[in-house]
Amino acid sequence: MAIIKVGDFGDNTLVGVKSELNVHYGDIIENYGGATGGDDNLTGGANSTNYLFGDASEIRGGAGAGGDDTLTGGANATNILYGDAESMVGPSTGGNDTLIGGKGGTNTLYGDAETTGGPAIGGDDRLVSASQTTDHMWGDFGSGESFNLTFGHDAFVFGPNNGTDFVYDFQQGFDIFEIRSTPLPGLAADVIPPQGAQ
Ligand SMILES: [Ca+2]
Ligand SMILES: [Ca+2]
Ligand SMILES: [Ca+2]
Ligand SMILES: [Ca+2]
Repeated sequence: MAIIKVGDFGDNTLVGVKSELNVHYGDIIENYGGATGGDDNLTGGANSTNYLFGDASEIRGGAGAGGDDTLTGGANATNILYGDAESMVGPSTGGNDTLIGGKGGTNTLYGDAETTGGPAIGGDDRLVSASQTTDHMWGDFGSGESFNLTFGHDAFVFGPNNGTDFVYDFQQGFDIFEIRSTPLPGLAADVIPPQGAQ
């Protein structure tokens, strides 16, 4: 049984329960009214499956906009993080979100939405890879089948031993890779292994 938590259009903090199926919506399940979401803090539970929606499952039309949210996956969990929504149907605008993978499981991070329709606008998101963990990362939208999309300026952040990570929509001139390494090895090149390598 899923533990479903839904915030409101203010700023909310939602925390997942461990060893559960957590489904959290920062603002509302479906935003069809053109409202702007709050700035929420969502955290998944450990040893869980966590679906974290920074704003809603769907933001549809009416100039609806996502807030600037912080989503953190649970440890040793299957984390699916949507900075704004699973689906954004235009006109709608994604917020500037921070998505942080949880260590030890699998993370799927969408800075804005998994699917889109119409003139959706991506926000400027920050996606942080978890160490020793597989991360699948989209800065804006998982599907590119839509038209009139506007992409955000996203940052993909990696530390040492970041595991096997996949970045699906890196856009030169828009997005950046940020390499974090302590202690400084002097070379960033040994921080990111090739795709598919440990
Ligand atoms: Ca909220
Ligand atoms: Ca958001
Ligand atoms: Ca976003
Ligand atoms: Ca984005």
